[in-house]
Amino acid sequence: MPIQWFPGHMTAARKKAAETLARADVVIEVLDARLPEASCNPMIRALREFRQRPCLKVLNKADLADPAATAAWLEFYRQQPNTTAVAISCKKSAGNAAPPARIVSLCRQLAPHRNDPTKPLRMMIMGIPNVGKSTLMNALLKKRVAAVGDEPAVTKSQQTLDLGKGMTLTDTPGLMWPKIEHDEDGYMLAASHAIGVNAVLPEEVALFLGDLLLTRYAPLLAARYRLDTTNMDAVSLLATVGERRGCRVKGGEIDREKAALALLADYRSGALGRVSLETPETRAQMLAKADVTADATHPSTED
Ligand SMILES: Nc1nc2c(ncn2[C@@H]2O[C@H](COP(=O)(O)OP(=O)(O)OP(=O)(O)O)[C@@H](O)[C@H]2O)c(=O)[nH]1
Ligand SMILES: [Mg+2]
Repeated sequence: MPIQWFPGHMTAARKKAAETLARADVVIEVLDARLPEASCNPMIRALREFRQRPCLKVLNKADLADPAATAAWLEFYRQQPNTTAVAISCKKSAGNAAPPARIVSLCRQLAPHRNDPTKPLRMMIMGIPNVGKSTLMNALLKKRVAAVGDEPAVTKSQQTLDLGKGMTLTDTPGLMWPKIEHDEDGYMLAASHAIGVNAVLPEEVALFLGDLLLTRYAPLLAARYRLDTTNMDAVSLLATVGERRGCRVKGGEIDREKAALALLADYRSGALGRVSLETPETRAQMLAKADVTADATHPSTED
């Protein structure tokens, strides 16, 4: 079942974001380093392009992502116009991740016309829910000014604070968009906890994740759950995870929902290891497949 999630408060949050963007110089777009394009909100891109604001793509949670995939994504974004990209971790240092403090100097480079005491830089943090926007705000201000929490839609209203020398930083509520075009994106977002629990069936999401992990990260699964992944599919993986974790209903059957939640929790916390759900290459393959399907559904009428 395709996943869609656009709760009511986000319509008002979008309107407010458009107003603030009119007075901002640079957008700091926080993405989840494990799924950068799936976590890239097309509505934010449209708002930003309408105002022609430069963008710093911040691939946050790099401590949880596959470093090789993150390096490929940085290269991908740095080729986009009016854009630069950096990988960071607000939680712990992680190989190729930059410290959050580098963000301000990168924003300055994107808006050199605001390097003036009379025209100080105004930065606006945007992104989908639960990617670490408020955590980044706290890290940059070096104090706890915004509430954070491991669930989507913690921040409900904007907050603008002074960063010194007249520079300002605005934290905004996480924004989703009305229709997620590709089902895979919905699953990646749900697996990474960007989508409210009411819009998601954990078992379906865990089957998607299990399938992806078996294809790309089988050794991590083997090490975490002490299992042999040869000939294993996502259904049998979930059953084995349930067995290893003692997830059973009365009567001794495996509790599939609990097993699904256990796998999702291990991915989300990094207990499985550093996993990326997409790379520029897998993304291109997914889009090409979607194009072929669309062509088959709506064949061209031209000869
Ligand atoms: N592992 C890891 N976790 C992080 C990182 N940054 C933030 N988090 C965690 O991600 C969760 C969400 O962080 P928030 O800062 O509340 O996310 P947000 O984008 O402000 O979310 P909304 O306000 O709901 O839109 C929290 O549990 C943070 O501790 C990071 O770099 N690495
Ligand atoms: Mg927040």
